[in-house]
Amino acid sequence: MLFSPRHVIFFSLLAGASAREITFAPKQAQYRMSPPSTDDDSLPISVPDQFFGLQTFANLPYVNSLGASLTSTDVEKYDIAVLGAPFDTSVTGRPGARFGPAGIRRGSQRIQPGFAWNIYSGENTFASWAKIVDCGDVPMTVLDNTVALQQLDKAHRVVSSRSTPSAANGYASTPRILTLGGDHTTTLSALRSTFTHWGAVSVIHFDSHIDTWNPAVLGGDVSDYAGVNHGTFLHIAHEEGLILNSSIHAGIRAPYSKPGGDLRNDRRCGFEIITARDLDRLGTQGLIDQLKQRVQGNRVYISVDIDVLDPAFAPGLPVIGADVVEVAPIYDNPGENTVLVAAEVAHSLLTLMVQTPIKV
Ligand SMILES: [Mn+2]
Repeated sequence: MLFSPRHVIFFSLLAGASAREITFAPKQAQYRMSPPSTDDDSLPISVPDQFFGLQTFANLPYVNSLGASLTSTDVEKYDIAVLGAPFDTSVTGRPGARFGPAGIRRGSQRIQPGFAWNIYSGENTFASWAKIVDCGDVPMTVLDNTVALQQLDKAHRVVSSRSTPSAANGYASTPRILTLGGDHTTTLSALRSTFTHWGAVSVIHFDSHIDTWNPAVLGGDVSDYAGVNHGTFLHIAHEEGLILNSSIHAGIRAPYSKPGGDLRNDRRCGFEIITARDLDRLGTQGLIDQLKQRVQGNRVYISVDIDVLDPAFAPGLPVIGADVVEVAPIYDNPGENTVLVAAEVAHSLLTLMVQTPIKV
């Protein structure tokens, strides 16, 4: 136990002894060097760090891609863009994920691009061949979901239309996008975008829910508009031909609504299921093996609903897009564990993208 000088005096008085006078070292002796003067150029006041500066994901540079026209050639080139999708008006449960992008960025502030060498791989995702930037958030109206999703479709079109600096090295000239959600409906726009550039993809979907519900079963009984939501977007993606029949869920544990029907429809949409209990049985390596076997070397889109844990594995997959969604900071704890985990998941997804460049 530690006692402050005041405690020492107090205890001394209790013991009846006279208080011992405490002397402090002269102030100048507390410095080994004289403090820098405030007009000294060497005194840093502009270095980005986790506690100051405007917040981008992992303190990456911001590129204003959304603010320039589709055909503009003035935008700084990038290989991978982080893009926020602040939208939560198509959830069936609790809203709040419109604050997800800001929350994940806040949780990512401890990640420093220059201090991110991985203990396991000896590599640094941010010091690789890939130029990774943060393109900020997409303006998505909170008053009309149809318009909001059109805005997100357009934003994907714009951000993915820029050219990459690494095209000169034989890598893809189309940038890849990591989306920070936003409720899970936002993944639909990302899949539409990847389809236009890469064709249909295998989806690796980490979630506790299957999210392939037929709109007729979930929301569609209210209106067509209501049928587009965070539980139906994978069904819609299948109907639009965006995904391959070699997709897979991992971590499923939530109930479904119709015996037989929902799961039959899920298979029809191209998915195999690894349940949460299967994960315990399979272990990390078993999971990697099963995912790789399922996607058969196809191009992959990885979607992580935050109710599933860190997917920091399965290197070697050609990941052409990814997201972390359903992060609602309002329900986080005071230590902000959820946004910290979400930021690490996003970091892992960027690493997977960097580890496997897409060759043309
Ligand atoms: Mn989901």
